[in-house]
Amino acid sequence: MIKRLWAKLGLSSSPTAASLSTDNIPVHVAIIMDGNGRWARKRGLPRVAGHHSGMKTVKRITIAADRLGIKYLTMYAFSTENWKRPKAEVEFLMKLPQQFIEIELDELIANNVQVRMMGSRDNLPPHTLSALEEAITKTAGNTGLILNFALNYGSRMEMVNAIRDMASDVKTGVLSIDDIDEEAMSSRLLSSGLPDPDLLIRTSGELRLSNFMLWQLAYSELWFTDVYWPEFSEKHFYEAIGQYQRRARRYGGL
Ligand code: V07
Repeated sequence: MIKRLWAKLGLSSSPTAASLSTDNIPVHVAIIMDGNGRWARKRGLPRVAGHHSGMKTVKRITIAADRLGIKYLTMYAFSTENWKRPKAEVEFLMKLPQQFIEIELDELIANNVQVRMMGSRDNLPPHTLSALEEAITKTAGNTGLILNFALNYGSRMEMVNAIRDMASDVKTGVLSIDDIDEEAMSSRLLSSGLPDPDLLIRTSGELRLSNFMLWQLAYSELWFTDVYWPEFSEKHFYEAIGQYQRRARRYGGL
């Protein structure tokens, strides 16, 4: 009961991990890491400085999530729409997996984190692909939190491809039309093997899904904050989890 006292008193302004309940921890949290460019502009820095700073937030929040006992963390790093950005910015973004390995990976390995990737490998430059493969293979044996990067990911295309795959299986006779169901669809998505997210977090004030996990987020709790991703801290993360727990408890009471 003491654990919930801060909530009853409305003291949601500075939650800590200790103030969260140990039950009802979300299994899978997905995050749209928005506001890196805006954060940089506010400080008179180039947009890419925001992306670089955002990478450090990825590491910090991953470790915070692991400490809370979250099992899966999906981070939206690069959408299929992001190719439309200026060439120099795209080139910088494509170097971030490499930089991430150099700067952040050792600490994640020390924390038993396993890196995965969800997205299309087509069109990725070779140096980006090899960095991704390195992060994935170096952590493949880790048994802790699964850090799933959505990279070159778009949800509508993911669903179109799943439907094509089912149509092709029907044509070749390995799938009957009657067997097309939610499970047949889910198993053909790039997230197959992961549970659906329990909670979606989006930073930087936009109230949209932006083609992110449209199928998988059907029943998820959504939490938005105005905070820019480079400034998103453990404190904000605990606030989101606390809010999720209070909502989950209300449903339990009905
Ligand atoms: C990217 C930093 C975070 C803020 C949002 C956009 C910019 C980490 C990675 C990454 C991806 C795969 C991997 C290791 C690291 C990354 C891109 C952008 C393209 F195996 N951060 N981050 N990749 N940003």
